[in-house]
Amino acid sequence: MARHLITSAIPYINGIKHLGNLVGSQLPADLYARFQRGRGNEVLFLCATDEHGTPAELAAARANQPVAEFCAEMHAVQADIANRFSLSFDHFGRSSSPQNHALTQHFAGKLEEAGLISEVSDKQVYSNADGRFLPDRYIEGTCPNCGYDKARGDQCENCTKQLNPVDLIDPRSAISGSTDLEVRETKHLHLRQSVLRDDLDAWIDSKTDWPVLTTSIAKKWLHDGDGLRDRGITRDLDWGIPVRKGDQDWPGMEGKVFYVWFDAPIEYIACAGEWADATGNDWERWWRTDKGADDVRYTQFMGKDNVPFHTLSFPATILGSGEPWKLVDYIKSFNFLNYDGGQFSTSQGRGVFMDQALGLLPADYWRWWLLSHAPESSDAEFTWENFQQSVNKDLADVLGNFVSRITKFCRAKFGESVPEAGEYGEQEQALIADLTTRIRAYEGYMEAMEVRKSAQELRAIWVAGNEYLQSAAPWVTFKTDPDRAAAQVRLGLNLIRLYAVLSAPFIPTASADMLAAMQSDDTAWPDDVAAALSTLPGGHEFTVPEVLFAKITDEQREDWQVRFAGVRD
Ligand code: B3M
Ligand code: ZN
Repeated sequence: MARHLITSAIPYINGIKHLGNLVGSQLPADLYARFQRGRGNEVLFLCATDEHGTPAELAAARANQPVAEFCAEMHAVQADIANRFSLSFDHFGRSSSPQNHALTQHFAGKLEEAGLISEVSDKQVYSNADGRFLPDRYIEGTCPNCGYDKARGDQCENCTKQLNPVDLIDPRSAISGSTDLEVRETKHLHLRQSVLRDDLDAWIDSKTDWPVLTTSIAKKWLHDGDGLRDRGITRDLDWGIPVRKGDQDWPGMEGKVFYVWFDAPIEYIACAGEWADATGNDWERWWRTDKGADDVRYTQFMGKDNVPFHTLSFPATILGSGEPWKLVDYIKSFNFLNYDGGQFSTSQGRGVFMDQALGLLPADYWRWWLLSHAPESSDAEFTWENFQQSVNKDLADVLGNFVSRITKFCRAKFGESVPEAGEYGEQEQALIADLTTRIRAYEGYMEAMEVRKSAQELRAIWVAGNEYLQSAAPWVTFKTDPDRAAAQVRLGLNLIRLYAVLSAPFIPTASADMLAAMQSDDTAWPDDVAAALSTLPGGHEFTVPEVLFAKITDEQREDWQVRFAGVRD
């Protein structure tokens, strides 16, 4: 049995995520985790909320709440939505956990012992009106690159250029709007990533099987970007993990906290600790190569904007510590999903957000569309027409219709138990051979995390069943050869169970409904397709399920199109 550690990029606490965020990390990670569990492997699947930094402080201020209270509430909201989207995390942690505080301070101490931390006097913008420094998003102004007048201190949302607050033209405080600002000196810790550059370069070079999207971004930052400049890992903020080396004070760093991108990836490890503390499990066998984690395969999922932090910064923390922590084995990254001719935008409320989506339709509808259109080789686009078409054709016409036809026909002619008579013949053997080829291909794509190809293959597997049913036509054979029809129907009912097992990573709720209708809890992976199609024996009782997938009407589509054309209020 293989062991899989799987993490999704941890979403910021500052609001509910949109469908573009979901398809870039949590959802494909869930697909892979469910697949690996389905194949009988041991899986630890972790995610958390990313609770520090200026996004959290600013969102709490907007909500008029103390930041700790805001984070606790938003964590519960995000956990509930994740649960309703059937995201099967073994633990959904919090980067503000005591475990992450301790571990982040531990790593800083180890990096300092290794000579990888320098204390640097930085220039930072100070607001006299607010009586504080204005790091990252606390400052706004005009982008020196494109002239956009609402650029943030850390990045211009318009042209995506990474910025430094002191670069902004006509800067103002995002808290008070005050322009009474000055540049002051303040001391910060820098991680000397440049020292580790050759090690990181060699490590990335060894990852010949990684997606080009992942390695090309890493290489760009290593060679012509500024990603491997030494980088500040502390901030003048109140909310965050206090700067300490292990459990010792750090003289001169009083009142400062670690930068959110320093502690957020460490939460992947701390989250395993939270899980272990909550369940009595051992987390070190997942994370420490000296404690059994050397046979763990660790896969990370994320959008392309997060790749530099996972290919360079976090590995620099791990390698630099000199301790036997597990390094990631595979990074699956995604391009962006656009929304109906533009971008999804959290700050502008454009697009469909996870809570809104669940208010329209159950999770499986969204999961299927998002995964079958995952932005893998390029950016992808959500349109309501495409969503309607894909749901109606793939889920309602192909899968749903198959299930409904075979169960209803059986009930009408043989009653609500699997018919016993007849044998599988040539036509059934041909189907089994075809399905065997297809299922092996599906497994290959799923192992390789080729999300779109997996969806296409799964759909082809559903289509094969429909085509079989169409040409076997038990409603015709029944008139002349009822035993033959009985065997055909038996095969069809067994196919429903097989489809439930194969489809569970994509559409877990519908799969569970199909299994329940077949009154089976046999979820064994079909290594032998012929055997899998004889699982439900003659005489086994079943029920006709409710409609699995309802079609989206044109009226619904038009209504949603209008409702979501503007911004979220
Ligand atoms: N919270 C950015 C994001 O949600 C960031 C990811 C952290 S992964 C350690 O896209
Ligand atoms: Zn710009």
